[in-house]
Amino acid sequence: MKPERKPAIKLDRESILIDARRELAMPSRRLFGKQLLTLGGLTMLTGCSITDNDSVNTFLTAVSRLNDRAQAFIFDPTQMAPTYTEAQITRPFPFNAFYGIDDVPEVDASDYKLQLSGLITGKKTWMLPELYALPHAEQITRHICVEGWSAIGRWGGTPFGDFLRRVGADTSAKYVGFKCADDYFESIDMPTALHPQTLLTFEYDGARLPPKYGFPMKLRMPTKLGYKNPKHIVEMFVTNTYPGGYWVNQGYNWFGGS
Ligand SMILES: Nc1nc2c(c(=O)[nH]1)N[C@H]1C(S)=C(S)[C@@H](COP(=O)(O)O)O[C@H]1N2
Ligand SMILES: [Mo]
Repeated sequence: MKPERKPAIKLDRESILIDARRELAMPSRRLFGKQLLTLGGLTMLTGCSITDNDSVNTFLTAVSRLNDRAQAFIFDPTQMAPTYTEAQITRPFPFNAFYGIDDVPEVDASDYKLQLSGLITGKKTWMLPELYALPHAEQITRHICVEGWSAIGRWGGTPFGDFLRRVGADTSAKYVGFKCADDYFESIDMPTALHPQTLLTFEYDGARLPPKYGFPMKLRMPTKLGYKNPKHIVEMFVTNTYPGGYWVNQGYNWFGGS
């Protein structure tokens, strides 16, 4: 009797390796060195084996999470992102979203309430006037989008770490997650949430944040790529369960450092 032929699995190891290396940002190279150069090293680091197409996807996700851990390890909470002068502001500042500018959500200021949930003791909802009354900070920083553009903008708001402490967030938890009025969602690591340049912003260039830039509020993190900065935030939660994000769930790296 002839042995049944197994379906031939042909994996292009070179292109898998190219994809895996693309997942890894520079800091991880410093950490993992030569092991990143080979598939063998990477499968070892991730604890994955590559046998079929499904396992390739699992493997690439594991490489991306390895990258998250490397970036988190290297993230220096005292290192400041560059700031710029008024004259360097990009005018007009670009709009970007997963839809066109005509579909920007219209959030009604009068009945807006920010919801807080998860590992937060002060779960009151916040109305906009209360948020506007919080201590004020400004920044002129560069926003870098993975789509290949960057722009310098000026945002005003309140230091996010102080806000988290004020509402009784468990700052030893791993993640802060965000839900947005347009079905976008994101989550960030706690050290970045507490970084002094991370601002909960209500203003763009000295005026109320317009709808296109995220009214009523955008979380601005000059230490992270554009897609990590949620606009139109309606809910925040603190959790130890990995929440993912809109683009992250479609393959972008979660840590998303800039
Ligand atoms: N709610 C929401 N936030 C979002 C997005 C989005 O589509 N919806 N897009 C992200 C991406 S990819 C970028 S580059 C920036 C763009 O912000 P801007 O319109 O102020 O330039 O918003 C980020 N935050
Ligand atoms: Mo972006």
